[in-house]
Amino acid sequence: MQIISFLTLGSLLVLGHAHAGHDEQMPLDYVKFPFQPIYRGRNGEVTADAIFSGITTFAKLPWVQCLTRDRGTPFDIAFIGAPFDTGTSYRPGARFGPAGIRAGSRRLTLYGGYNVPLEVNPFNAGLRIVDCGDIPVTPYDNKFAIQQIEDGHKALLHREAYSPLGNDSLTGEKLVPISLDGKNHPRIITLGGDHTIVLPLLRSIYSTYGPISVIHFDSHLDTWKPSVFGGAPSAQAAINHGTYFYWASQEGLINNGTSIHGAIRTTLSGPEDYENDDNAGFKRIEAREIDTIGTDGIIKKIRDTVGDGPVYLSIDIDSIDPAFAPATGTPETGGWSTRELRTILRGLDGLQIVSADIVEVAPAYDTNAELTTMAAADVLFEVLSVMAKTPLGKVVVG
Ligand SMILES: [Mn+2]
Repeated sequence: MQIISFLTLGSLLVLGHAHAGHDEQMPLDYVKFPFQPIYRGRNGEVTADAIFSGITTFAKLPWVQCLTRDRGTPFDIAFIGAPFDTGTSYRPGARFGPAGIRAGSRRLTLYGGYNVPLEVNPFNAGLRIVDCGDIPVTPYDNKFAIQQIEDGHKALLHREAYSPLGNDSLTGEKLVPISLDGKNHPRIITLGGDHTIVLPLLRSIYSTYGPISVIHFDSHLDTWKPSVFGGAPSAQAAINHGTYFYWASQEGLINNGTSIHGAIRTTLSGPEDYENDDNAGFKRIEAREIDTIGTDGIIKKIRDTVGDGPVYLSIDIDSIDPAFAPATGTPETGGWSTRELRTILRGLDGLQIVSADIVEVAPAYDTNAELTTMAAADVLFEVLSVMAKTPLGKVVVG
């Protein structure tokens, strides 16, 4: 009798399995909103061990397959990977950046995720924040890959955000979107990938916001002409992680004069590289200026340059000193500490950051202690907190 029951149950299971297609393996409501940090305190139902178990998304956020089966699921802020590293000049390996950064981010919500200096819990601020996985990127053809990244980013950015904009916290007036089409678009945080990915990302940003002010943290200019950086044996070779801002400027994607680099300390082909950088529309903050004007002075320079218009934020992990973030493509000594960069990022509180990225994390060169991927994740925690505090809207006067 027991055997028969067992067999019957077995046949039912086989039958059930035969009916289930690939799309039905996960229940349709597998994504729960609002997101709950792992540790909830008090009730003791959920313990902290989930932070190091299970499948890894950024900060253990819900995984939504935004580009495929879940394309109808709206969100406010999305993390997405762009695993591209065939534009690097020195150490390759940033294709593993998205996976590495996610691994480094696992503990972000262990205690709940409240940001003390910014007085916000971005995970619990009423916004729908998701991890969309990675954009499919071919490692065999840069031109095709760059188009894939642009298309993938646009596919997310062109949607409408999940949450309505609401009212201005100061005046109580209704906020109006700052986009060209007047719609309230979500914000995308891209996990690189080498820095080349910012050319297709800025093409996507341009399609939604027009020419944009850029805040760029990096030890390098990345505005180099192809003749200076890598040469140009082919049109494809001329677009790489040292020239993408040159091309972005040539294409009119950058709002000339309101963009700024921070943490610059690269050697140059000559002083004329700075002239070329001026022409590309950037002001510069040298890494060493932190010794004289401090983080407050650097924050002031950035805010004076970008004003209160829409701004795109691009963070090269090599802006941080290799003592704190060694796992990167082109490390430069004499950089900022992780603490200093995080302080500067918190100083961007209130700016209209429309989207952001972190690039050049190449986990193969990291320490066993995951210094670099942890630094990248913590840096993005500050970016996420700033975004959560400031809605992307303006008050229309009159
Ligand atoms: Mn760079």
